[in-house]
Amino acid sequence: MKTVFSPRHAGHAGQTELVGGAIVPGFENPMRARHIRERIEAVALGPVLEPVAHDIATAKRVHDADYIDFLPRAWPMWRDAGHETPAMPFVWPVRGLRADVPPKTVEALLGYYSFDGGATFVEGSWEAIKSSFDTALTAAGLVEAGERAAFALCRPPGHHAGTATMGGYCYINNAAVAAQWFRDRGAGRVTILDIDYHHGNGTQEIFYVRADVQMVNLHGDPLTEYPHFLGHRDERGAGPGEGFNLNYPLPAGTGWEGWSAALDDALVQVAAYAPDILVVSLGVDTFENDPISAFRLTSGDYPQIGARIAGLGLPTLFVMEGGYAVAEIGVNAVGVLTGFEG
Ligand code: Q9C
Ligand code: ZN
Repeated sequence: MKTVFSPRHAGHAGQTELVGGAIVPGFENPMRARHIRERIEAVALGPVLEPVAHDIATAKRVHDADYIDFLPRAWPMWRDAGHETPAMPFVWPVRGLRADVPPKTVEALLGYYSFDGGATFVEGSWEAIKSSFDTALTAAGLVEAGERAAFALCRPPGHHAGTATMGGYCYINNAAVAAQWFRDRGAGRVTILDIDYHHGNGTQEIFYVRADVQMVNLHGDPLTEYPHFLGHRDERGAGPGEGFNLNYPLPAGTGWEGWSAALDDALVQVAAYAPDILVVSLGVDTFENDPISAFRLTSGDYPQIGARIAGLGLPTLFVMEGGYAVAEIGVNAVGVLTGFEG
């Protein structure tokens, strides 16, 4: 399997995040991609290609234009306002406040375009965000050109990014952009299967009223797990999209037995939809030792996940999302890919 990967992800480094009131080093850091890249080489998965630059207008097919235009401006505005820390949102237009009047300062704009404080900016962030977008589209192009599957080693991840909101380490929704790109290139139906530990709230929001993109999510139950405010079982799509959004919330502590049973059910639903293309939002924060998640999958489980997904027999684009057990992230993520190849 071919991988697309950009060294430009590495400038998105040194971010901080808020955990229980304390500022700590970001869990989403460059070591993640480095370990996956090394594992690809160690198992000789296949060639690793650099992405080709794509027009950012493609991102505006699934995101609001003003949101995408803000992303490259966030860091320069923050720096010019005199800050010396990473740019982090801290005030949001939630229930009872107005979200219809865009504010003018960078501090307010960061909140206007986010749902949490988990998407921060440093000097190299925009270049990394753009390279991650380019990576997804370049890998999509490989599948379009006839590859059975391709791996977009994206960093930063994307599935929490909604129409006009960043959050949860995500800025541009790489999987959603790729799915839309396949549709625009003539695919009739596309499925996004999201197996990251966290619900893909951004992807769900983007496609919620659409029948042409099926969204299937396996994740920690939002009653106790991040992102908390989307991902319940009763969210099944709306209008023409009704029935095309499927959520499998699972309790913290779920291991292979419970998780794989949900996957098998999800795969039956995907097969019934009969998409032309499958996009997998590949998070491996379902791993037992993940520092911010609570499922109990083991490294031996990941190749089986890949094998079961391969059983669909669909052209498949894997898009990297989360996974924070840095020492094992390569074994686990690449395990899915080698399992897929059989
Ligand atoms: N104790 C992705 O996996 N912090 N994003 C949650 C829970 C945010 C995860 C804190 C986690 C975001 C792409
Ligand atoms: Zn995650």
